[in-house]
Amino acid sequence: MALFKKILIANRGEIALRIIRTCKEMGIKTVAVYSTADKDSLPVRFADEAVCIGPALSAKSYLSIPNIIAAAEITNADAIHPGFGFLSENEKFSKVCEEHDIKFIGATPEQIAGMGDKASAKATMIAAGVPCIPGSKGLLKDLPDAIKQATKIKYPVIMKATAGGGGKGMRVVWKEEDMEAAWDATRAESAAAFGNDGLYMEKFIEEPRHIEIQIAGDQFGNACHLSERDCSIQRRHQKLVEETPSPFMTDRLRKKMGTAGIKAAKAVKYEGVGTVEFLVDKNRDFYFMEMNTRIQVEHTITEEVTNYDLIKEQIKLAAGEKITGGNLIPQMHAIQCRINAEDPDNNFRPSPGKITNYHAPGGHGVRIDTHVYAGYEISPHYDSMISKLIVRAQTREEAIKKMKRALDEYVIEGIKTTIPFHQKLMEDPKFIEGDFNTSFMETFEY
Ligand code: MV4
Repeated sequence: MALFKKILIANRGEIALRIIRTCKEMGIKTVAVYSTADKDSLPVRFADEAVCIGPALSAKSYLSIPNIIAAAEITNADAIHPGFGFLSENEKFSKVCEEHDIKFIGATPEQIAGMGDKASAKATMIAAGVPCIPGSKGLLKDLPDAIKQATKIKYPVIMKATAGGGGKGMRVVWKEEDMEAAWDATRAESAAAFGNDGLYMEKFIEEPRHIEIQIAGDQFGNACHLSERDCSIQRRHQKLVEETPSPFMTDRLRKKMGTAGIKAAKAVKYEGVGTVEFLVDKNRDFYFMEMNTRIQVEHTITEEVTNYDLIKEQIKLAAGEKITGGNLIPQMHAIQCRINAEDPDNNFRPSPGKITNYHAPGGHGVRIDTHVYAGYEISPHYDSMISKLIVRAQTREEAIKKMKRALDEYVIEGIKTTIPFHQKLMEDPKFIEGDFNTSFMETFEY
């Protein structure tokens, strides 16, 4: 198998550094691309080559397809790793890479389009036998159709934008009297946000858990799963803490969800690593929500409990390697806290600025993925996640204790961070019991 000679990393921050590290270990040359705001960043320093692709504004740098393709051409990169966010699930970018004979380490344009339209993604999964939330067949035609469908599904129902994602363009409807207003508002919102006012409807699942299955597929039609991640601790659709195994998981449920994840991967002939997101209700019934065709922020915890380097696996699968093992179950417990440059005392308001003092925790079972250091200036132009603190231990109880110890050691001065929030969370009786769902943050008193 011929691996790539040189990979361009079309991203920034900790994930760019994460990808460079694996490439180095694999003997693959790296090209960092950077905006002027990131000229002094660690990815630029540690990559073999670096190319400036524009100003701080993402739209003119990390989202500029022509600038990134030009950087790949002049450096002779044979593949592009998009990381997450930015162009990682951009149909056009995947297509342009194909046209330039550069391997896009991610999904094909067809797969991105197929998964990006939620109603058609759901139809694909129903046809493949993946459990989906009971709901309308395809898009709602008009208001009378919406009322008719809701009566059939039974209230409460949720209307979702077919072009939506990340919680935008969704509305719960509790009774028929509220349907007309909800229909108008959700359509208008979806048209404005996505340029597409197509809506579909589902039964509203109350207080679900968000549990996702890490999957991998190869070019020969094989697929496997690498167990689950529980991402139920979220705020406004931003994940704050992820862990594996899920405290809610049973061997039986993992088998069923793992099988469903593999079915989903095979249904779209998925190549590479991906994630199938499910909602799990209190009866442990689970339903397909969406499929992510990228490496995710929380891939680290799966690495910790399976001992696989998922970026390495992703690169090998993109280069045409076959899947051999698979269907791994966690051997340890891992937790990740996302450390954001945000002020938890002020509604998690972004807190950019200079890090004046920095000390990272260490010791047994502690991992930090970050690009920051003492003296680093956090730009207001980008995502507020500045570090991921990951621990692993034999049991969940020990992992929580280790996380508390590591949080106590973590010194980041000059800006506000979410460290105090995580310290509080690790002391919360409900969290410690594993008794939580996606509504947890609505009532958590920080
Ligand atoms: C739902 C739901 C309840 N019932 N669908 C939120 C993001 C988007 N991908 C789907 N979402 C939801 N869909 C039905 N039929 C509840 C949510 C939801 C949610 C899901 C996962 C994680 C956090 C969430 C927070 C609020 C709502």
